[in-house]
Amino acid sequence: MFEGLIDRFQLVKRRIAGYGRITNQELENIYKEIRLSLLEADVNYKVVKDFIFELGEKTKTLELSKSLKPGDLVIKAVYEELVELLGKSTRHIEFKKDGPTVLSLIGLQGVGKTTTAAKLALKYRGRNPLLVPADAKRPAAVKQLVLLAERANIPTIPLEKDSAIQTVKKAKQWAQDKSYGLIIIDTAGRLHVDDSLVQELVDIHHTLTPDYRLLVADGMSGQDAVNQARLFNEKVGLDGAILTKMDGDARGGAALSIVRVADVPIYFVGTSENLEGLEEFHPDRTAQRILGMGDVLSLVEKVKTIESEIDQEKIRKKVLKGELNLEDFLEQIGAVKKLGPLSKIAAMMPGVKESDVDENQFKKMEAMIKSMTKRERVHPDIIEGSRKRRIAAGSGTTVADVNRMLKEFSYARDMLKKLGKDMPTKLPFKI
Ligand SMILES: Nc1nc2c(ncn2[C@@H]2O[C@H](COP(=O)(O)OP(=O)(O)OP(=O)(O)O)[C@@H](O)[C@H]2O)c(=O)[nH]1
Ligand SMILES: [Mg+2]
Repeated sequence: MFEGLIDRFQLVKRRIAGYGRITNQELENIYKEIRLSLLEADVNYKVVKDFIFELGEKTKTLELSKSLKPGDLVIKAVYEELVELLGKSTRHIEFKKDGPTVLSLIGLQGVGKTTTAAKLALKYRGRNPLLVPADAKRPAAVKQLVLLAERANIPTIPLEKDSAIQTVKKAKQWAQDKSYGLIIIDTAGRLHVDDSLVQELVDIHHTLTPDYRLLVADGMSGQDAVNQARLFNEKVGLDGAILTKMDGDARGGAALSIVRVADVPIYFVGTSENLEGLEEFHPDRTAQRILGMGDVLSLVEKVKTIESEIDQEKIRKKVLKGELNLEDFLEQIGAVKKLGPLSKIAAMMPGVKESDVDENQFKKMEAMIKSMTKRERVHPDIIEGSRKRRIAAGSGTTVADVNRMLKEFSYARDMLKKLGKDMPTKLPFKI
């Protein structure tokens, strides 16, 4: 996600950092590069134009002082403008206290509505959700939702009289009898936003008024997603958007344009086919990521979810003291693996791309550590020649592999110690 943009912004940043002072001409050049980077990421041209204009206005008002590097100020201004463009602040679904909160998922064919419905139900499992298949056109559509729901152990309402409206009506009755805190309506997709689709949605919403009408749009489709959002907003009304398939090679154009052009905030992004692959959308973290500072905060939050499994405080202290050993490392690898593919997790770190990370490398590492004795893991310094040969033989690797792993481990330990001191940073700029 955003990889092209991240690369381009890295270059811009490096250039800016080189300036002791910035002349107007240089500033113009910077704007030109930012403009090109955004256009290449498929951001709407008008949005780009406004962005550069606002940036220009903002930098004009910047007060320079002896302690401030002009480059830092410009980057900070870019960061702030990006956050603004992405919708300023994180949106949360506000749940009603008296009765169920109703979400209606709207969107064209194949964008990911059904998958997202199940993902949302799983995410808010604690609210006692009910899934409502409102797609009577394709029998397979209901089956798909039921299958996904079964996997997540979430109740679905059966299709009523082969009619979306009747089913939604039934859901409304169910909601009165049973204590559902959340109702998610999975509507039918079409190839285009046509009159019959609009009418069906209007009727459904008339039957059971949604608290949130959420557009589901394919993040990979760039400006198409943005145009759909605008159309749906005009015809049906939208309260927010969910961009799916952001794990693919989405350049980011949809995320960076949709808020401005279609006037809808982004609530979530879909980041995998799996039901766990739904994340809240954070404009600030996304901007940090685009600017190449890594999604450190998201990572921290993800790690929090496994807090109970590993003694974080113990690890943190060890990290800070540079005392992390291979035993801890093994524990961490095990716990982190539960979060998803390691390449994905590592790609959230500053400067690391998903394609940089070799999953096999981690597996090899794990095999080597498992071939060590506990004492060796705790005191890697004692691992000399014969021990290395034994570990290599035990893990199906070579002594060179063991050497490399030990070197990388001590490097990682030192880096973590350094990083640990700097974290948590709210805004990673010095101003
Ligand atoms: N990689 C990835 N795939 C996704 C994501 N969300 C959905 N998909 C896939 O996209 C395809 C279409 O998803 P559906 O949920 O069936 O889409 P839909 O909007 O309900 O489709 P219709 O009901 O036919 O209109 C499926 O193969 C999903 O697995 C995502 O965030 N990432
Ligand atoms: Mg569907």
